[in-house]
Amino acid sequence: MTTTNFTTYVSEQGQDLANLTNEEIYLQLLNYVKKEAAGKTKNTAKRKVYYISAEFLIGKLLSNNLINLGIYKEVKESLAAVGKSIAEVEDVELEPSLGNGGLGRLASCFIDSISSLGINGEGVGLNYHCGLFKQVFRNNQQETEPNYWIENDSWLVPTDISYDVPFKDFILKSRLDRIDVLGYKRDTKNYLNLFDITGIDYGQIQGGIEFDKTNIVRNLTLFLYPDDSNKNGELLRIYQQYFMVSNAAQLLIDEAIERGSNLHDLADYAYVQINDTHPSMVIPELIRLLTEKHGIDFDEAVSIVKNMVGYTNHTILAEALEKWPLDYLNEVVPHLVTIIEKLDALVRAEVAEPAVQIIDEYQRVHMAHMDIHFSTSVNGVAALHTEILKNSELKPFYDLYPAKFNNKTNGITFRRWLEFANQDLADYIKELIGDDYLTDAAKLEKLLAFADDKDVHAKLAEIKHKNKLALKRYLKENKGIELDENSIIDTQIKRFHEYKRQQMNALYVIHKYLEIKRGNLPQRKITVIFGGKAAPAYIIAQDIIHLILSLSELINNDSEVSPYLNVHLVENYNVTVAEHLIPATDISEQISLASKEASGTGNMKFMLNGALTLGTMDGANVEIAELAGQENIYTFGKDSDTIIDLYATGGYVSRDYYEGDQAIKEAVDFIVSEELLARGNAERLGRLHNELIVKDWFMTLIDLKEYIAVKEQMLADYEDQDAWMTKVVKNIAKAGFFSSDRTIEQYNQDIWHSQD
Ligand code: 26Q
Repeated sequence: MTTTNFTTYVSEQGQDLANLTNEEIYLQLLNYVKKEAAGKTKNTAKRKVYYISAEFLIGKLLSNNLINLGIYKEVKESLAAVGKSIAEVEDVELEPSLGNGGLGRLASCFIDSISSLGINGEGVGLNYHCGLFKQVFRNNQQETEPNYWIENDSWLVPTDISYDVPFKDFILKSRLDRIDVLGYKRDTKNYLNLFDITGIDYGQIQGGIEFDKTNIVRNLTLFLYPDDSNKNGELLRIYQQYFMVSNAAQLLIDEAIERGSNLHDLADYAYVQINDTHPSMVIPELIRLLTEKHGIDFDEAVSIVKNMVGYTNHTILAEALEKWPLDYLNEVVPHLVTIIEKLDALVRAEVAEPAVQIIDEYQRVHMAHMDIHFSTSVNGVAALHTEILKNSELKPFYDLYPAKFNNKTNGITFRRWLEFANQDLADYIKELIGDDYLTDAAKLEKLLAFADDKDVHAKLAEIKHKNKLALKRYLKENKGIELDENSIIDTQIKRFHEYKRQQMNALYVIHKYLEIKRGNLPQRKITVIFGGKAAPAYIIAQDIIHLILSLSELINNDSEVSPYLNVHLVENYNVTVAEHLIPATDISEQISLASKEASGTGNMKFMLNGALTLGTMDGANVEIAELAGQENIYTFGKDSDTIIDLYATGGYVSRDYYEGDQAIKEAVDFIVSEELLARGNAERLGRLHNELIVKDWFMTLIDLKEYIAVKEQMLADYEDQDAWMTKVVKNIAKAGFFSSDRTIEQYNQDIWHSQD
């Protein structure tokens, strides 16, 4: 697959591997991989897919690229032969955190799969100079620092491609950097296109992650910033979005012309997948370019564009659906407003129903509505989520366009999340069933033959233990955490959000702490691990972080309790941290309020890595339960119909749960106990305590009792290791469905139709 091997390459550079530092080896590998990638040809199918996304949470790239080149083992061994460790070389790379969470990570798994399947498709996004903020804990609270990742030598490959992007008051010139996206053991490649401005000025950073959000020509790509709530932040977001899609549209049109399109047939040459509404302005921008620059008349431009766009919805939280005030758009891109108004008029001429209009009575532009009217496909990201879109959230649209709606259950790339992250498990699976599961994940089902095999159980337990030891080393060296490798590891890693209910897990921890204090000791020590960041403007999420950090300090330092229970919140959770935590975990916490988590993808990573799910019937958990079998996962809580109904009727009153159950009241009140107030901040803890009793919008207390009971059952079941491992094997065997290769094959078959 490769032209020269790495050791030869190093000696050709006049270097001796044995004498190089880890930093030098990293640079050699970087350049070697880039050289190999440069030798690959591009995929060529006539219709090219443009996966436009404001986020690509790519994670570190070195090892993933080595795996996809098929030389990871070889390189690892040649380093070991001269006393070097590949893990230490991997440490040198800075992680590009160009995404907030699930949506950005999904986009990264997707471009890996697109390349691995040889599809002609590329990612298009922005080259943020600072990724998602770096999280540091001080006084048991989250603080934020800039997160630089671009160094002199990086994976970015500069190009001389540049476009003019017109805004109301100025024109911004773009530049394009690319990252090669190598498919798994293929001779072809695609690109991740990351557009940037030329005038980025780091001097704009005013301390922490503060910067002057009005200085667009210096700042546009300075930060990926999390959800924001002030006007300047929102305007910057619009500048970023338009800059991204105008570049994408110009690139797409140029490339189509170069490949022979006369633009009337543009839809035969290109398809745009819109990752949530962040890139929605690509629709009016393509229409603008086709009409104003290329002389196609408006009606034809509309019909061309609506045949080459698909929209993926990732959320049903109303507050996350983008609705931009027309005034804001007029301040930034007045030339698009004209087109959006024409599209709105086209819709009004066809349908009277107010719920489906693009511009509402408050003069706000509903980006999702524009997408749905002017596209060929609307998809949700898990079966349950798509049903909720069809039957409630987007029902008026489903009634209009039933054929556009379809489901594409999310997936993950097994190359990163098994082959790389859990090398011992991957090797063992190969020993048992061969390695064809890496390109055909359904082959994992061959593992079912070993579900009751005690030798297999023992080996899986040994691998899990080894992974716990590796995690222990990682957490000690990098995060100042002492992990007990002999404890059962229970992990909840994801963005902090009330609907994801980290606070419910924290209430379990309190309950367990109080039980231990009363002398009810668990059979085995439990380590509860959290990881995640909270949007800086999201006060309650910060309060939940504060509660967990304060609990962690209390519990880990209490000599009566810490032999039985530990709690850790890992600082600065990111892809790299996930790669260490997931293979070492026994219990996967997927406890969102039913109907709120569109899919989840962490749930799939844990399943594949031999953890058992403790979850609600939400998002893709429903499909995990169906595939693995209800008896092989642990579910609890009210179902989505019940919850949707409770929202409709206002039927949930948290105080009734609080007052109606002594154990719930005791756990909730402990948030403002003397013990915690001695370590925490009274304002934060008081606010959270009050919130849970008087509002609790995401219904923490409704499922708490059942959650505690099912978790206890799970801990008891863990003691029968053979029965536990039978479930583990069945979960891994059924995880094949969650390969992003399967997801992408479905996108291509049902939506993109890109074929050689
Ligand atoms: C919107 C407006 C202004 C600023 C920021 C945003 C913004 C940014 C990021 C809105 C949403 C996001 C991210 C959403 C996200 O990650 N959603 C997750 O997508 C996953 C992949 O489909 C699903 O598995 C998760 O269930 C879903 O929560």
